[in-house]
Amino acid sequence: MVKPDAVQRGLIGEVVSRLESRGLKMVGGKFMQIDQELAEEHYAEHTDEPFFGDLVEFITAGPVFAMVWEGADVTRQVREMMGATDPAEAAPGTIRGDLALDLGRNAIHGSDHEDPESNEREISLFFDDEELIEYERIDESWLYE
Ligand code: DAT
Ligand code: MG
Repeated sequence: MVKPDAVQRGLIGEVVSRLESRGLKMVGGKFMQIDQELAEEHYAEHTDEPFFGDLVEFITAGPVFAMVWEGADVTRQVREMMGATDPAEAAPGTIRGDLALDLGRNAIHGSDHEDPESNEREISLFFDDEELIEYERIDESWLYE
């Protein structure tokens, strides 16, 4: 998900472009405003954290671009491309390492590959089944041996 800071900074295209160029396939995309209830559900695992209130306020502060991507080992690969949670620790070349500076304004959300259920759970929070499109990219035989 492109978070509100990155939407405001005109970085939707940059984020999409990085994932697209890697060879990952977008199968769902939605420009939307997250409300309080959805934000609290989305970040339910962080309910007890002291930063929970700020997190909910931030993710609801403006529109986001939610996406579903497919590809080999996609959840882990996207996490690697995102970089560390704190942009100050994120390696150059990663999305957070190149596009953000502050933990509370870290540009992008991604499901957690260490929590295999987070992927499906988050997809169903933001998308109905019919909003996910199955198709072939013409370059698939050149992306995968
Ligand atoms: P990630 O977004 O990399 O999956 P996370 O799930 O641990 O990271 O935390 C969700 C968001 O909460 C994260 O993008 C930024 C914020 N956050 C995490 N740890 C924080 C902390 N110690 N202080 C303030 N905000 C924090
Ligand atoms: Mg997380």
